[in-house]
Amino acid sequence: MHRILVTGGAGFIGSNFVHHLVRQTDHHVTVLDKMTYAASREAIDELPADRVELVVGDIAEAETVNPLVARADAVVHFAAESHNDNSLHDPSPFIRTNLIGTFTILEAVRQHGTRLHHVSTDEVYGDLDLADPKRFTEDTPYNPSSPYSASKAGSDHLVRAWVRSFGLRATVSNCSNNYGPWQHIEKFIPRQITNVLDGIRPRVYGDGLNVRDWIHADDHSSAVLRILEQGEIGETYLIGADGEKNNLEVVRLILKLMGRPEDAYDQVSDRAGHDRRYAIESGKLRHELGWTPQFQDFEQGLAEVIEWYRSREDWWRPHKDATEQKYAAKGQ
Ligand code: NAD
Ligand code: TDX
Repeated sequence: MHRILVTGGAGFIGSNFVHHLVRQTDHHVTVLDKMTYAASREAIDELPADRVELVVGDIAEAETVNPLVARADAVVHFAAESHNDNSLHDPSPFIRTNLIGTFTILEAVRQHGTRLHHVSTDEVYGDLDLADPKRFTEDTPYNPSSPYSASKAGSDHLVRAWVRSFGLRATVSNCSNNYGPWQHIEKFIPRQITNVLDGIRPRVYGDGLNVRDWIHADDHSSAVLRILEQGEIGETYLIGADGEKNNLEVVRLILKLMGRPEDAYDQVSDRAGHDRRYAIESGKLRHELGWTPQFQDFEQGLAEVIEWYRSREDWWRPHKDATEQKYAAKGQ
């Protein structure tokens, strides 16, 4: 049995990964999470106490990180400030957590010789034109657009430099847009589902033709575990499930699945620097590590997520007014 330290394990994807580890392995999991506005204790608190332990703390504080890394066999690093819109309003926590935090993890892992997997995003590659047939690959040059994606790009560069300069045993993954239960209602899909539940018309930025490459969080988790177990040290793997859809298509599908007219949405002011299209070519992960996504039917996955938000109003309701007030202040 191994001890795995999962940073950000009370967030949307990190908590999904902790469940995946408990189901698929016999590892003991220590979650290190600062419990920011984006975290939920409920997402992991029903897991068995002899398998999962939560340590509330900051990845940017070496005195917190070092002893936890010292007793871990591997670190899987999800913790981040993760919302582009927030990074446009105030980039500072993104710099602290995503850059200083990752640096702090790297130094601890270097000191203890611990295996690390760093979780990142396809946004580090910038965006593609709608008319461009290309997709991102592991060789696409970095070209981030927002403070969030620039901070994630910087964190990836730090990991790569620590691998090359210090021989760190690390892998990196860059995944496309996730959907699933427990995603904060500031994000596109849960914001629109909870808007419809509240009788508010969904809000689409700009012309709504921006494309995101959707993957279910369960598939992201299975890919990360596969890379942790079988990935080649020093390598980067792109994770995606061929789920390209533009925002209007997604909003229309949400409205249809929720029994509303498909044009019952509003177009609002665009996000500054809004990336046009993301698209992942995940052939390396599929061919070299034999990974395949389980959620192939976006409509069915989305229908399940809508039902989840319908049944978990107790979880999202306390955050709804404050989240919508932040958007309203920007006319979005
Ligand atoms: P999230 O915002 O839901 O969760 C982030 C978690 O990190 C929260 O629990 C938060 O409390 C914790 N955290 C934040 N700052 C911390 C700090 N200083 N110390 C300790 N914990 C801290 O984010 P998410 O959507 O689950 O994303 C998780 C990771 O996956 C991030 O690294 C993100 O860049 C990456 N990613 C996300 C997506 C997506 O679509 N959401 C896609 C690709 C990659
Ligand atoms: O109300 C909205 N209306 C809207 O049109 C919101 C919140 C978003 N959008 C658009 C912006 C994007 O084109 O929907 C798309 C998705 O937006 P987000 O959910 O904010 O995701 P995105 O900015 O694409 O980033 C996400 O995927 C990559 C995650 O938040 C990141 O953490 C991850 O790295």
